[in-house]
Amino acid sequence: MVQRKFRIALLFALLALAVSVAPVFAQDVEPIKIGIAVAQTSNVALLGQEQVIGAEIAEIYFNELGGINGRPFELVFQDTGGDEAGAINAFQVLINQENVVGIVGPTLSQQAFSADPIAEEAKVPVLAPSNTARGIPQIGEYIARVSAPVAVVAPNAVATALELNPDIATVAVAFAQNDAFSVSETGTFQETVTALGLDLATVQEFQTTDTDFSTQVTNILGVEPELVIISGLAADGGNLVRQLRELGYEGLIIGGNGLNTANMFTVCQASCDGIIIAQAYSPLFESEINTTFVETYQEAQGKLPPQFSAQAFAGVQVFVEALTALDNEVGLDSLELADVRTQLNTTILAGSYDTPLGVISFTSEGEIIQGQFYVAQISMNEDGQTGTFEIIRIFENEAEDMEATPEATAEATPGS
Ligand code: 1QQ
Repeated sequence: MVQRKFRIALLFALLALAVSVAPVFAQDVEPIKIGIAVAQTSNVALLGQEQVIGAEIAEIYFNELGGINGRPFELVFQDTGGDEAGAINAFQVLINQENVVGIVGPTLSQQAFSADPIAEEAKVPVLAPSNTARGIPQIGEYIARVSAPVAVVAPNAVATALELNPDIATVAVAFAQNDAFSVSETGTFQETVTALGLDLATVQEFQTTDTDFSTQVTNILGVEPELVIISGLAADGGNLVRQLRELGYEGLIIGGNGLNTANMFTVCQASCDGIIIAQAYSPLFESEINTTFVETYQEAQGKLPPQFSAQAFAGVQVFVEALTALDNEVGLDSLELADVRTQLNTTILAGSYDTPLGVISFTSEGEIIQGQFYVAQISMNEDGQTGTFEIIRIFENEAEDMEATPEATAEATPGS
């Protein structure tokens, strides 16, 4: 909490420089509350911390621009921890005690399958900032996501690996079998590998709580693969990568979305070098809002923003812009909280939003429609502790309905 307040103070200082005319909100106006339910503790905080930063930047930025037609909004942060119980509790507090109009969260699909039904039941709109498993928008009418599904994003990593090494023939896959996202993602990876006519020589299972991967690594090395594909979270995934390299694996490695964070660098260290990761965000994407986001993030954090920060920013932005549209249409002051929540949900799904991820909108089911995807490769510095995600490929997505046509990525056209 202390750290968060410190970061807020820092960001305020930076944004005061960036935005010359800050609005003065009337003293007696109650801010509109938006809930942020992400992992601030546990191993999952390796991913959740990046979401907190992205949301905080959005809070300051959009309030500086005048909030919701001159009324400020406030983000109410509720730590979910890394499990289902924590996410359920955070959702309950935000919905019943904090009276938020909607929630950005939780961090994991594994948590969303338990917590989202609570919001659905209470008719509170949820924007999933990082829930990429199959079936998330289908949890209910009030559940939409700003995080593109792995079914669409992940195959791009395999296509890129084959470009880097056209001789790949034998593939080993490993996944965390106690995590819904990892199960969903490995399904996509395995289908992609098989559809490409490659030999899926072994499928290894592990738990997100595992730290010793010697059995899996021995089995992987036994099939002599040219490509290993890992679907897990940051700590376990990072350890598996390191142990693979330590025991002599020299081929390409694809990490899934759970390894999509620089917070993994201290786990796999120099062994992180070269990992291929499909992404739904690029700091290089050219638009006014992304340039502002990148510059603000860079000033505060000293590096380029990662996908999880950009998606959390986009989640807050969608709420703010939809609330503004609803206010223009009917006037928020004239509505009870329950009506704000239900009408906000309809407004969210009807809109289109120019975010750092690009212009996004939603299907009637709440699935994100997004135009561009990327593949990055990790480049570690000499110190073995710091590094960067270098964007090496861009994919244009031409699918209208991403959940209905996951095969669209197989047809995606190379952009660079
Ligand atoms: C999910 C994910 C996670 C890896 C995001 C943090 O994509 O749980 O769906």
